[in-house]
Amino acid sequence: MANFFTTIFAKNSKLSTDQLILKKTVISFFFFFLFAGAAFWGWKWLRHESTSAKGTRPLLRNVLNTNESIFKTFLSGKNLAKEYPLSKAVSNPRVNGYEGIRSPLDSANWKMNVILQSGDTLKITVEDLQKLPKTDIVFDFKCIEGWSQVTHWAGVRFRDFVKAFGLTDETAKKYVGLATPDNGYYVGIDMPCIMHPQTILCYEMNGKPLPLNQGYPLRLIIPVKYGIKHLKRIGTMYFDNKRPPDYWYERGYDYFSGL
Ligand SMILES: Nc1nc2c(c(=O)[nH]1)N[C@H]1C(S)=C(S)[C@@H](COP(=O)(O)O)O[C@H]1N2
Ligand SMILES: [Mo]
Repeated sequence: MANFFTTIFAKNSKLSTDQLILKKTVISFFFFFLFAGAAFWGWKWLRHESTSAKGTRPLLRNVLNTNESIFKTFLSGKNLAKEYPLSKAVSNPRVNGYEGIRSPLDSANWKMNVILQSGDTLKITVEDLQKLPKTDIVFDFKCIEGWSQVTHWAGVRFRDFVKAFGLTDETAKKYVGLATPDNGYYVGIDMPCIMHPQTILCYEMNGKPLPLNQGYPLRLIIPVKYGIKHLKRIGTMYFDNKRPPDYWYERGYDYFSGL
């Protein structure tokens, strides 16, 4: 045993090849178990940490919130998502996510309900929105699942919409909440991002009314964020200083989901 320890702590130059191999093996195992132990302990600690924060562990949530504050400092109206020529847009964009759009749509009576600070509700049709300037955008639509596609959408800029409807009290709030008519899918968006010049209330894809499974009659297109925030089939819109509930946030994803 004494021999063993003198071998481990001896200078390499004093050791024979066999002793050197023994020393290196012992050191490797020592660090292997040290790191494996640390990883295991860390994993246990994370698992047992309380789950009070919505959807994920507080430590992980803190990491997401830190990312968010960094992202926010980069975002401005001048920071535009890259746009592409029309010819680059795919003709048959992938359909992804059916939450809140499985229920039948009463398309004849559909209106977007905009809940005002006064408590009143504005009821807005697609025709109302079509009277406002139309904006086309071709951009790389990115889903958190790892796919992306260059797609072509059109509608009214959110900022043009709020101006036309005089929603100044509303846009003084910090967040906009959007939900499908059946409340099956809902998102919260921070005011700077929804007021970004590339964010549109979208009623067309590839120059035609939206297909039913892609949000007909109206969806959000917000190129500064991941796909999860591009809510299809808008039913209600409201404004709040608190974060509105968010479907994927509640399931552990990043609230901000910025790009
Ligand atoms: N109502 C509703 N909107 C939704 C979803 C959903 O499940 N329900 N999924 C989101 C996700 S995760 C993505 S990637 C995009 C996909 O849009 P697409 O189906 O037009 O490709 O829609 C978003 N909007
Ligand atoms: Mo997605």
